[in-house]
Amino acid sequence: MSHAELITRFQQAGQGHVFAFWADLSPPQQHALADQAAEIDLAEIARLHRRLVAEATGAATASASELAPAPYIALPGNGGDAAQWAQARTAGEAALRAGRVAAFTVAGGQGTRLGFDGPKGTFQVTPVQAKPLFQVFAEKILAAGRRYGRPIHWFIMTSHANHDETTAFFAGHANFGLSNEHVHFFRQGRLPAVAHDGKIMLEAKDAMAMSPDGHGGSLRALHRSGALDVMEQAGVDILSYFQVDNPLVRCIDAEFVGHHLLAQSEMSSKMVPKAYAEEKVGLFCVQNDKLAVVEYSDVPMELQRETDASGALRFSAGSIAIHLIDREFARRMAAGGEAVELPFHRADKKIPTLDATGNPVKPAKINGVKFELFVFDALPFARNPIVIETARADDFSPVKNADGVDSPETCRADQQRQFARWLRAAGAELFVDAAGMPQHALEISPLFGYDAETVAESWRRLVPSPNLQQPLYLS
Ligand code: UD2
Repeated sequence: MSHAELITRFQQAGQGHVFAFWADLSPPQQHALADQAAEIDLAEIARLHRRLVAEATGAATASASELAPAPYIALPGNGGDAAQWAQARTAGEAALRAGRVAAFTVAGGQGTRLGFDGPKGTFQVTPVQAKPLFQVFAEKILAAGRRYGRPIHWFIMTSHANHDETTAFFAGHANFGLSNEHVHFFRQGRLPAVAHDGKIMLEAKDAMAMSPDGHGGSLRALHRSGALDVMEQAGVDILSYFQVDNPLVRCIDAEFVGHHLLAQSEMSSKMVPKAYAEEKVGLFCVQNDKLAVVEYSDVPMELQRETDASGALRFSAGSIAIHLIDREFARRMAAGGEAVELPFHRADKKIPTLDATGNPVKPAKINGVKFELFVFDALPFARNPIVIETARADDFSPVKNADGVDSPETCRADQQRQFARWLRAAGAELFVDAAGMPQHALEISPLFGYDAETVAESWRRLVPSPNLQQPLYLS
């Protein structure tokens, strides 16, 4: 399409202002803006603005009568069936030995809350070695591949904003030991932000204010990028999905895979019991007879505070954003169509933009809307989705804020408590305080061990035992 045709299309859609400064731009700048414009589905933007902004009726709080707590498979220690967990482990290990599972990290977010400038996966997170998040995952994946005798593929979703920096980071670190053949990057889609009147916002004279289309954009992007075909050729049919901000995650979890397979589920999730009623995590619910995650802000607070006869929260199943997704389910969701369409969500933001004369504006209050897809919205479309319980201390300690809850400090402490638990379970004479913290800084490389069992195996082989009365890194 020629530039003139593109400009006419935008004018006809009431978005001609995107080219307001066209005459001021150099030819390369004009090309850049035209390339961006060609990416945009103007009808989709108009539809999203109409549905989510113009005709929106306020907060989409679900009514108490349409929500019930979701059932989940409890841990053996919490009333679950130990035989079922053992069977799941056997099934999951067989799938891993057959090379059927790949790791999948969504790393396209902007990470603004942490205040870290760079792809979040490059953030240095471990307590002794200050390894970046990406290295922690890489070593867990490498170690699991060695354990099951099959190298594990790793798919990483980036955004336009961080793709080049992310791939350069991996190249600069030789993929942290993984072979090129097993590490795959692809970019997620993006959408322009709009003002409340539906006008696409400009970030500069030659650029719209574009933002990634949410982690739910991963299903489309897996398909569009050809990643699903790469998986198919490699014999992978299950994706182990996790977020870039959580170094505690079991990237590859045989028991989870086994439960997923035994239930013939197309998408499965992990839950942790909520720590307190107001905790800000999505909640697994049954809504209109389907399993769904409902964001905490959409569940009435009186429902979140409700307790059962034993005093436990009735709606306790918090989502920690860990899922298993069948390859062919992702393909079906990506194909879209009325029957399987993920809904967009609206996020009101302060978006740096330009005024009518082209001067930059740093807004003091909310001035626009971004649109995002959420991956958990695929659950209601999946065949037999299941939820399993996991121990928070073994799977979840995200780095989200610069300080306070879910910060680098809380995460480093949670990692050290986990390393200490593993070593003590292996028989090491390590002293910890009442909160489980070791006296000296402690870090265990996933290549030494990545769960109680693998750490115990390596620990038994260590002769002589290392001195535990000083900071320690086991690798
Ligand atoms: C998410 C969940 C929340 C809880 C929590 C656990 C939503 C809406 N909420 O909250 O219920 O499970 O995680 O930690 O999901 N990302 C992309 N592309 C995007 C946007 C995000 O790849 O366009 C990635 C991002 O890099 C990160 C993850 O998705 O790995 C989570 O993103 P977030 O920070 O927006 O999610 P959060 O913390 O609000």
